[in-house]
Amino acid sequence: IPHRIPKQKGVGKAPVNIALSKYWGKRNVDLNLPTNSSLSISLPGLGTETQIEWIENQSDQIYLNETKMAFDSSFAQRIRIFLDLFRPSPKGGFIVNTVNSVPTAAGLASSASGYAALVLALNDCFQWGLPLKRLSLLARLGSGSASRSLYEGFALWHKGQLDNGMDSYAEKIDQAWPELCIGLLEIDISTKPISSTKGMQNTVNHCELYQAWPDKAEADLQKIHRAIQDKNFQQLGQTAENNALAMHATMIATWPPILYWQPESVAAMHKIWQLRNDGCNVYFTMDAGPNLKLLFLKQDATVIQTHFPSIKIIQPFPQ
Ligand code: 2P0
Repeated sequence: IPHRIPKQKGVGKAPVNIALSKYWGKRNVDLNLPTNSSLSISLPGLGTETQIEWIENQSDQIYLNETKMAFDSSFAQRIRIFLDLFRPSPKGGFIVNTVNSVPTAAGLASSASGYAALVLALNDCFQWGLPLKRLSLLARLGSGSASRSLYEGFALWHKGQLDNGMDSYAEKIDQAWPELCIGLLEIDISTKPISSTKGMQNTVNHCELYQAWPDKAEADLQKIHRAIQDKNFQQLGQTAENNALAMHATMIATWPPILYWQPESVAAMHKIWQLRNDGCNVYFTMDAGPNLKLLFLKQDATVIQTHFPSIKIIQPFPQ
């Protein structure tokens, strides 16, 4: 990182992303180095906007959605530890104003857009002028999935080989797919029982099935990457759904068990499988929460909306 005097204010804005091939498990907890690479799609219009300012002789102040967060709250603590990497002097603090257009900690990774927006704001504040790959690497240190939120469209986070993590960052996959739709099916937006950070660490340490996960995740990623290049929707949907269920299988097989699903999540899965049996090309993926994200093409949007009246449909690519 180049040494620069901070300017008055820095701003950054980043989208949330949904992994089609998931990140679950770290080989290095301090550096957020993953056991496997992952591939995501960003959702434009949903995400985080952050302003940051450095002020001498003052401690950090962190605002989330215009509410000041308590100094010892886990939210503020985590951000302060991250900001320790960038302090220009021991005296002084950052004023951070962060606004989410997604519910915090509800399975629509707000930590991903949050740390990506924070790094973009720091890049602006300190006038580093760093390329997105470098910023992706820095965002990864805040939250693994944040490495993928620097980009619109598809992104691939390379797990990397190095112990210092310098090759573990995301890159854009330069391929548009205007017909592709994501449907957000909200089951429950209350805070999840166990954070992803803890959940994945418990899985790595207390699940015998986990040893099969890294190879499967890499193979799924390759299949999904190819499906994107070939615009093969069935291959994309099938692989993404199977990848999500395999990830959840490792969680469920952990002791003590980790189950993010609610009865309504399972009911929605059955409904999707029924629709598929009836000839509708729809698949789902799920993250560390009870909500489902449906994958389908624009031509099926009306049918999906009819069967799931509350669904929010996003078109990730320009029309
Ligand atoms: C993903 N998730 O690939 C996976 C799928 C949740 C399930 O990345 O500890 O918040 O901050 O690196 O990035 C959520 O994990 O975890 C996540 P940390 P993060 O989207």
